[in-house]
Amino acid sequence: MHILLINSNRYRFPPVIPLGLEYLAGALEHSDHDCTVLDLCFAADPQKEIHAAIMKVRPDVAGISIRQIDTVLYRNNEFFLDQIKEYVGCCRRHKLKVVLGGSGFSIMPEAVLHYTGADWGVAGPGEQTLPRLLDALKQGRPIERLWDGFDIPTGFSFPRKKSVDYTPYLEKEGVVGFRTQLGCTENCFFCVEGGKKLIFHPPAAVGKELAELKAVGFTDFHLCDSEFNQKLEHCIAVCKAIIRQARGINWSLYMKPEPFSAKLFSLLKESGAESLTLSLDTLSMRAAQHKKRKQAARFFDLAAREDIKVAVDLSVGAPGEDASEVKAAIDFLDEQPVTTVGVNSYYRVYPGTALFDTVRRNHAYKKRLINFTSDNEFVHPVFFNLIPEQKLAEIIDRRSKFRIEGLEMATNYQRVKKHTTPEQDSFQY
Ligand code: B12
Ligand code: SF4
Repeated sequence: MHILLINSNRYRFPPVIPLGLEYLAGALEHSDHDCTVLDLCFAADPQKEIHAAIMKVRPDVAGISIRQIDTVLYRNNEFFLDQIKEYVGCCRRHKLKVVLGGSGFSIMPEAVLHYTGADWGVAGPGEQTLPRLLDALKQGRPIERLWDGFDIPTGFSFPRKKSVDYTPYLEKEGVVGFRTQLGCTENCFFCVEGGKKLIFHPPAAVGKELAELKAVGFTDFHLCDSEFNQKLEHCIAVCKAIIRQARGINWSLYMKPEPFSAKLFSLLKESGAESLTLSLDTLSMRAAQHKKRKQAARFFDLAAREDIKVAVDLSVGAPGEDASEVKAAIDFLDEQPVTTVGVNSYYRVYPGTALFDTVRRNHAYKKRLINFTSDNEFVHPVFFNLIPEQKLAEIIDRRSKFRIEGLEMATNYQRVKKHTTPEQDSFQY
């Protein structure tokens, strides 16, 4: 079977290379099927390009990658599913069946299938499952509507197949992504990425992938794991593989508050890690305030010793919290060697999270929901907010390290590189 794989992500702040499709293209090369990748990121007329690609390639089926449902920002939120529904319609007009996948799709697969009217979906990684779905299609077997992609063993790895032109991405401050593992074993109360089993790529395969990209001139990378420090042994083995096989690259990564060690930070530095984003929320910092803060301070200290820049994504205003706790967390971070802190007080509410259950159980919290209607399936973003933006601005009190998320279109790796202060930016609190 020949599948037309479509990158539907046209959000460009900054543009993101469709890494998932490159891994899928790599996996399909090792199957009885093949693919053509159509990148709509910079397309002037996406529907015209879909039409042209179908006419040229004559695929048996179309696959659309949905990287995100929306931007998760309360301010200036962009919702992507209407656009994607049109792409599904475009394929349909050519009598093509459509399979969906991607990180955004996997958050609410049933609801997204329903919303877009596509035929089938793969929730989670598609490397093993998409070829199986295509096998079934080829053999004319009945096909389930929703497939579970997580049914893959640790250690699986297919070499990625470079399938799109990186040049326009890099020109607009995009960076090349890479993955070392899937899943996250934490269960943060608001997050859709938690509670998923860990599936590790072999560190040597990660090193090889980066070495090959380095050999053709790519030197700046961003990690595409949920958080890097899931298991110290894996992190250390990956850093060593990068040092051995791809020394000289620069990379940025996401980390969670634990586990970490002095050795990890030293190896991160040696492997070229320039900056990291630490995800923090005031609720989990409260759990054992003194211990958690001491631990976070040690984390910041070790990163500073290695001259790895730290950005913090700080989520504040969990159910039950008050403004004094937010102020305490911000005052604490103000004293730490942290380059920039993005503060977010609007939680996107997703079914299946603890936040969703808490809000549903408690009438007082329902009043704190924004954009909620009784028939809303949470596909259109609903936000939970306890701390009004004005209050947050008062707490921040123009301290230049802090930014209110959503007022500026930039990611942490861009912020850390430029290291701008709010006064230098065009926006004002
Ligand atoms: C790394 C990352 C970033 C990095 C990307 C760096 C880079 N150069 O690649 C940066 C920091 C730039 C970033 C930015 C943003 N991100 Co981001 N990001 C992630 C993260 C952690 C990993 C995404 C990734 O690349 N994974 C690795 C690849 C290999 O996996 P994949 O794309 O999922 O593909 C696999 C499967 O999904 C499947 N698959 C994919 N496509 C298809 C298609 C078919 C047909 C099939 C069958 C299967 C399939 O198979 C693939 C191979 O295994 C995810 C969370 C997560 N754990 O997924 C959030 C996530 C996708 N990001 C998110 C958001 C909101 C954003 C921003 C909008 C934030 C903002 N407001 O600015 C921007 C958008 C930027 C843009 N232009 O699109 C949200 C989306 C939430 C939502 N409601 O949809 C997520 C889910 C995080 C979260 N929990 O909120 N992000
Ligand atoms: S916020 Fe980070 S650590 Fe927490 S569940 Fe999500 S990905 Fe895991």
